[in-house]
Amino acid sequence: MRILVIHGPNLNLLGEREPEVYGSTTLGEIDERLRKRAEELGFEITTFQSNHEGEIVDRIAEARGGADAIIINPGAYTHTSVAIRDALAAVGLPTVEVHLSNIYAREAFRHTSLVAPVVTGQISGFGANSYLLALEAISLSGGGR
Ligand code: CA2
Repeated sequence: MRILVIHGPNLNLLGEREPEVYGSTTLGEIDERLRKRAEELGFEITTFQSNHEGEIVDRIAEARGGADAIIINPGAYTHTSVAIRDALAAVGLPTVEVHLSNIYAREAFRHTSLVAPVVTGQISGFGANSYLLALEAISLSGGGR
């Protein structure tokens, strides 16, 4: 099972700013925890971060044939990007949408996810563990929907 993990805009700042909202774990630490758990599960994992919508769209398109499932935190693009939603719908891979914070407990503009209707499921509000829970969800469902 090959898993592609995509981190959206500003997530490279994790652990450095706003720890009260997003926690003190860095993106490097999250990727390391994912790598370790993926190894235990016998999964191959590739991680990717970009602040650019088009780069994220390109990476999703490249996943066709190169990955069996996607874990994505689209960051602020969650609430704005029809392009990322369309790319996920087009690639058609089992996908888990992840958020560190509970987007429904925050400002109203974060309550709408444009990608939620085209993903397999969403995990929101468990900090860095949201990513690990996404990996467990893929494992428990055998990679399928
Ligand atoms: O809770 C999440 O994971 C979000 O996807 C994070 C996004 C936010 O726009 C979404 O509404 C919810 C923001 C990511 C920015 O991350 C930062 C980390 C440290 C310092 C500043 C920003």
